[in-house]
Amino acid sequence: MNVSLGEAAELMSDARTIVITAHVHPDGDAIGSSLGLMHFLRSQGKEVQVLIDDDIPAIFDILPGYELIEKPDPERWQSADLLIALDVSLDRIGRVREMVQAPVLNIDHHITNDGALADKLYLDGNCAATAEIIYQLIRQKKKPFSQKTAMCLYTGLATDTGWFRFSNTTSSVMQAAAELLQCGVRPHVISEALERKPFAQLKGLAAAMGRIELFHEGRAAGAFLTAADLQSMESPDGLIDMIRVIDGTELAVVMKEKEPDVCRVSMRSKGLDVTKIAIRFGGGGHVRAAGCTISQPFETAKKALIEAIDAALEEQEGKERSAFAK
Ligand SMILES: [Mn+2]
Repeated sequence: MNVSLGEAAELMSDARTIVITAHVHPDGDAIGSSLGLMHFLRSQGKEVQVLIDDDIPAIFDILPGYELIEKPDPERWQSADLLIALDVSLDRIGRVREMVQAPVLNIDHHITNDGALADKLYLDGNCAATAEIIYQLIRQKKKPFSQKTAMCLYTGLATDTGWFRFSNTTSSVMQAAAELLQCGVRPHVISEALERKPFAQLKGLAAAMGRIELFHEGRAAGAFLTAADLQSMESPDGLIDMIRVIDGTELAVVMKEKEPDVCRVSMRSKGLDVTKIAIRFGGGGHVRAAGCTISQPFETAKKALIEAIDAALEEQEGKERSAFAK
């Protein structure tokens, strides 16, 4: 059932013990919005724990509360009054769902989240980040932002907008960021911390960049990495951002074979709706940034993915031609 932001805030007020969770493979928004909300709710006298069923990348150790995030524990949080799932649909929170038997309030900005499995859903696809929603929630309650909360929410805003460069960077985002700066956020401290890469990882990225290939006459580009590639490359994170800058490329894709018959796909576009491609494989996301997991052998998955991309680009070319003919 869909609820308003005010109703979401009320559900939080009514609860005493709250568990907050976010998606596996947590990013800056998942972690930033979770910790930001945790600090706020603790300041309101709530007992709050962030549980994420995955490792938290060490670059986020700059965020206040980083060390408090735990993996789900079957014993400890069974008696929570409310489970808040941020930046995620409930199929991507891992074991948290089974281990916390509380009613679920789902807060998200992914347009593909249909709220299935959640008791209550607040979704605002116009928000650049879930952190922006949490910002609005605290603001609506006319409460101040502590420096801790501000740092965490700023991180969510900054990372989901590509450091305020992507098309989702609205004036509201900038106003929210400006207010968080007034609460003590120092942007360079956060960006320098988050941009850190171990030397081996940078070398891995360089090797992965060597594998980028163009297809669909250069309108798409991608890197398709097998499990063996990935073993020699030390998690080449950030690869998709290198691909999306290629001149003439409309769509960037990275496919990684995580284990046999499990290929994880990320896509970025300069306008083409990549959720349509992701949804075909059971994934989701945003118009310009989406992902999915294809449970097929590497070569089969690669072929199916390229076919789907070709079809999407052809459909777009058809539309461009008919617009031109008019
Ligand atoms: Mn997000």
